[in-house]
Amino acid sequence: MLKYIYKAKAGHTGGSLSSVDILNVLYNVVLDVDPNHFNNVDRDRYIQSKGHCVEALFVTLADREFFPESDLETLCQYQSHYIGHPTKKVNGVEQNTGALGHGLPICVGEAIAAKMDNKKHRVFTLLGDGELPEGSNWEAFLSASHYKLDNMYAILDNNKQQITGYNKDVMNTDSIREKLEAFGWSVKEVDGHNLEQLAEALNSGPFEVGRPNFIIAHTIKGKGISYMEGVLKWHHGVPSKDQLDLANLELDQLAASIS
Ligand SMILES: Cc1ncc(C[n+]2csc(CCOP(=O)(O)OP(=O)(O)O)c2C)c(N)n1
Ligand SMILES: [Mg+2]
Repeated sequence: MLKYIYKAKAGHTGGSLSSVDILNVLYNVVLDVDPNHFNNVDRDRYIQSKGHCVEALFVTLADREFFPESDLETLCQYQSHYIGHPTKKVNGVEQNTGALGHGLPICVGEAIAAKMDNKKHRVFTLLGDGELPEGSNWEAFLSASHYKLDNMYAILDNNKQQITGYNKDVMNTDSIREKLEAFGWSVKEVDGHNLEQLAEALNSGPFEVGRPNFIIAHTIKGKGISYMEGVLKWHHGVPSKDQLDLANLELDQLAASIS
């Protein structure tokens, strides 16, 4: 992922690194989606509400062979479909997103439609914690519980930061569990970098019959790269060549330690 951000000279690096483990689990052990028949009406739906972190989505889709990974060499180039936010022109992308606060409301519509059609597929979205202040989310939280959408899963990438600073300073999102429970959702909390915990939570729904499912994934922005972890400027920082080399070295060392 970092090599494509380096080449494109653009990208949302920190939030892509905080969410790529979640995407890895979703696309490898949770979602029922077929790269060769993506339009199957019975597919699970995944809509990335925090669309700015499209780099994590693109590398995950490439890994599942929705398209050749070499396509990502064109990231953010003129006339490439691989632009800085999700677009349906890319195989595997369910909805255009990027204006924060839209993914969850779309999921409510998808989940209602599935219920009305007696379909068994599930609907997933990934929210950023800095996205929560968008008012449209709170209409959607109310609607999802009103319509008893237990076929719907919202995952919160709870990395404590957004574009201009810490959430506690920009717009406090504390007590999110209590807020969501008061809105009628069933809530679980996991370590967002623990693949087993993520898989267990995402595959164990509905948590309560008749209630929409909310997973708070506690994450670290810039996860995995020592000089990026928790450092605000990496929200959309692009590594220099030396920084890219150091990041690759750290990732190689990490891979060696777990293989
Ligand atoms: C409606 C809207 N307002 C502002 C932005 C600009 N913007 C892009 S990312 C971002 C911060 C999002 O923070 P968070 O959801 O926590 O993302 P993460 O930390 O996971 O990168 C903002 C304000 C936007 N994309 N959409
Ligand atoms: Mg955040």
